Amino acid sequence: MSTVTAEDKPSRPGRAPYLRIATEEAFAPPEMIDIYRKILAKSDVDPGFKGLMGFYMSSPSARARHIMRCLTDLDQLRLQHMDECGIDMQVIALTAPGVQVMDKATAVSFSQLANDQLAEAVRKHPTRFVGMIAVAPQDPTAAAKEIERGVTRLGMNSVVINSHTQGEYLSDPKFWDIFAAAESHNVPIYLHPNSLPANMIQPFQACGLDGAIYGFGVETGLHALRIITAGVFDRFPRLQLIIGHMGEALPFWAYRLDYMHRATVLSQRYESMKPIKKKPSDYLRENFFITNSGVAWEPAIKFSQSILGVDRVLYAMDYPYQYQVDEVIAMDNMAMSAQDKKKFFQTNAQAVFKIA
Ligand code: 1DF
Ligand code: MN
Repeated sequence: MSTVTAEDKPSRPGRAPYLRIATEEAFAPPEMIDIYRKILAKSDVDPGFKGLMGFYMSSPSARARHIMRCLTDLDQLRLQHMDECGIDMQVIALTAPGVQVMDKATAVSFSQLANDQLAEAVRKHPTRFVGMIAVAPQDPTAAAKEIERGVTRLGMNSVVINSHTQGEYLSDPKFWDIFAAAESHNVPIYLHPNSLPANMIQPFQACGLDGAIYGFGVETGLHALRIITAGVFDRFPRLQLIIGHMGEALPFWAYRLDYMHRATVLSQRYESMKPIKKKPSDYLRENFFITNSGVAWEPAIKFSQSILGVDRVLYAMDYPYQYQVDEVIAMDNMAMSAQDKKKFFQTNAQAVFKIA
């Protein structure tokens, strides 16, 4: 009689006929944690920021301590965890909310420091790490300049913005220099979640649904829709956005969005909802990539592929917030053609992030 031992269980995913490139992975320089500590000590601290980073930075729970330890490492610990999960490469972004909770001057200067640190780690581990450019939307002109510096000097080919900036949305034309820079440098913007803004959080936080469980998706999906309905893609037709968490559920909404957008525009119900050139779902198909961060779920991935096309759906883990080896194995085992699975795990990411 044979007994099953721990050694018999697959402890890590084996080699696959594709590279596993995870595309929504996070880091935090220790210097940023110091700045966060000062912001959290203020009496008027934003409730969403306090509920999110205030929690992770002070909770004695195993989850919070694991996350804080992993976030600040861009070297051996991260590589060890990648090896244990079979992740060949991480596309890494400054963790939410990044610099977007800071005052304008601090945000601008810290985004540069964070980008320099990340670029240094990528230089050290060029086959394992890829970096996204963090920017401060508080100063759109400086953000556009930092995109240029990131692309031309740091060799980074994507931008991260953590949804709203102190309650303001990129649908406001005052931010559009950022879109102009991303479009002209041909780099996508990853619209990552942030904690809910102060004027939205109460009914979510009251029942614990404000965070990654639900509030993040509601608010980031709203942000993406505001960008679409404001006509951003009519003004910047080559601009590409990336959204995580299975497109923050927008593919599932596409039919209703198209129907109700048309009905609302035709009835001239809102001054703020003007006609745009295409249906909302057309922009989803032509101007968005989505990742499955946080959603290791075959039916949702396949549905999204059927709406956006197999070239626009990418793999992501969301390290260290969702560090699960079983999910990598589940994704490996999806019933999907070898060609489409390679697109999902590897070649779409190589194309979108210009990974050689
Ligand atoms: C959480 C989730 C935090 C995600 C994140 O950044 C984050 C979380 C502060 O679980 O609190 O990026 N996420 O993308 O799902
Ligand atoms: Mn994330």
